[in-house]
Amino acid sequence: MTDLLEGVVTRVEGMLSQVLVRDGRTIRCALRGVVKDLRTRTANPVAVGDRVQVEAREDGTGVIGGIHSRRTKLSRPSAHRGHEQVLVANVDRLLVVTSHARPGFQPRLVDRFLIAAAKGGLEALLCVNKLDLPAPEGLEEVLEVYRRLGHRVLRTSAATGEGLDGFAEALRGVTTVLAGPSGAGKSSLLNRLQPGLALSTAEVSEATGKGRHTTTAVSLLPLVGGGFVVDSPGIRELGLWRVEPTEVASLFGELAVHVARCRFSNGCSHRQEPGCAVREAVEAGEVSPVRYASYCAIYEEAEAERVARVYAEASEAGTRRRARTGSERKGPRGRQRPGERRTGRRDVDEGLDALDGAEDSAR
Ligand SMILES: Nc1nc2c(ncn2[C@@H]2O[C@H](COP(=O)(O)OP(=O)(O)OP(=O)(O)O)[C@@H](O)[C@H]2O)c(=O)[nH]1
Ligand SMILES: [Mg+2]
Ligand SMILES: [Zn+2]
Repeated sequence: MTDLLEGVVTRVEGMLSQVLVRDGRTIRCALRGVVKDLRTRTANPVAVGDRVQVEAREDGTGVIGGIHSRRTKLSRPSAHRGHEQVLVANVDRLLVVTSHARPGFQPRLVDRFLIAAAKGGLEALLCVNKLDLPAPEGLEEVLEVYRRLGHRVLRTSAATGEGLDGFAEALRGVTTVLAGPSGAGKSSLLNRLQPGLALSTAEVSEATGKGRHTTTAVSLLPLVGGGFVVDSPGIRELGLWRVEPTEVASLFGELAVHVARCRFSNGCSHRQEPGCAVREAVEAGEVSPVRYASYCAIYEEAEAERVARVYAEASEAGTRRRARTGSERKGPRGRQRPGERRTGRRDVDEGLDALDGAEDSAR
């Protein structure tokens, strides 16, 4: 006999998930085949934060038989197959945790997180940790841009406890995911807030000033004062999932007024075009050069991703066509000249890997 229970996924390990159910038990669950099939186009059929239906077995294990639709999601492209990888589902807030130093503040990574949050329906806040260490030059200026765009900016030190009240208050009663570069102090902040969590932390590397990827899995943790928090492994580079090149400018809120004035309107990438109003605003010092550099990098990535996607779709269509006719066409492929390079599935995969910055949680 089995019971049907509602629960939330707190951790995913391969094809097994831990699910917290209403009565407070955590059940280790496998995934029913039909659920796997429903999500063949995603890298992970179940994500931390998913609301699921569990058939509990008498031996204490369970099977996930259904997944409720997601209210929000934080996604990126998977490392190898160009599928969507949902890092976490159904969280209200993303707290992008960075630090003054060791590792230093990384505005481009912050911008990528803000875009992923906007696309997935999460409210985004910033937390600059390691206040006890000297701040990098130009930090206040960039933080002011984020504040003007409506993002709350927390300043903390997990070492001294400074700013921890604001941190606690921002997390209370909601579900928040902490994400950012390795070593910024995500797990340390959570331990300071709730010592019972006892999350692993580790010194950043002496040689590189970078973190050691101490947290290796995404996990959803209940907070004593109400709400949930998600600790996540440090990310070196966040690839963006399905951001169109023409959409990028609208994701940089402070560019809107200049985009509206740009006489090239929709046809402009706002990068090289002479006479572009956005470029003029950058040259006049009205737009932060740091943010503009981010814009250009993300635009280029979105363009490369779009090209890779078009090739991948064409290559898939070709495979289907060949399967239908039942024969591998000789012809152009056979006649390929020396030194000539064709773009195929493999090139597309390699392109996506490069965008993804390899496997982030790998040591
Ligand atoms: N000086 C200083 N060090 C800190 C602060 N917060 C954390 N650290 C140190 O930074 C190192 C990395 O902290 P972690 O909490 O492991 O960082 P993380 O962001 O969880 O890293 P990953 O799990 O690898 O993503 C540890 O040695 C912490 O003691 C801080 O406010 N000031
Ligand atoms: Mg950690
Ligand atoms: Zn323009």
